[in-house]
Amino acid sequence: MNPYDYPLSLKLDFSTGALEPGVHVTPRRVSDLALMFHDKEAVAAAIAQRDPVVYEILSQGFPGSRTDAAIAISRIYPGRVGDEYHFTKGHFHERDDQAEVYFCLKGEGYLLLERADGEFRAEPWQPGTISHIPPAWGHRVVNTGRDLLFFIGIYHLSAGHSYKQVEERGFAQLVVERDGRPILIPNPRRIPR
Ligand code: M6P
Ligand code: ZN
Repeated sequence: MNPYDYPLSLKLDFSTGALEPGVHVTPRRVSDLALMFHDKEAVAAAIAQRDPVVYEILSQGFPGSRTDAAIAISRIYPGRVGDEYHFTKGHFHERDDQAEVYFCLKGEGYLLLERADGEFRAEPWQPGTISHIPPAWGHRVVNTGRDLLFFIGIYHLSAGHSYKQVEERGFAQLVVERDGRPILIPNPRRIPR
């Protein structure tokens, strides 16, 4: 008997993003994102100080015998490294036939999406925004607000995570603070193909 072939309900706390029971929590600190933030001096300073948690992933896989649907809540704390707002690492799926749905539950920011051929989108996000991430689009969420941002991702475990392209090239645009406001600028470290 596979317990995930039977119904299972979880409880989400809408103010904190906590999800129970049985979720696996993965914290991601500035040091885990050292390749992603563009200002390497700011990265080194943050790590030397206290290496803060940028976001946490609260995941629950449902490895059924005939399917493998999964959900994860990602909680991104407000803040910046240098002028760049906190974000998730961002990834492509290993399988290029696997889509995902992201649902913003709290906070404000952007969902950045990019395809291997360079097509780029920045979807503005607020609570209630539901975004479909088609297969083969890399995806990253940026928290530009003063409060916690959290969202639910619904996907299949078999999709897999590939971070290589994001580590090597980043996304086409960065979300940075200028005069107290978020703006998008071209990624200065983007290596031309
Ligand atoms: C979502 C899902 C997860 C992912 C998480 C954090 O909840 O897409 O699969 O792990 O966001 O994103 P990343 O893996 O890019 O750090
Ligand atoms: Zn994904």
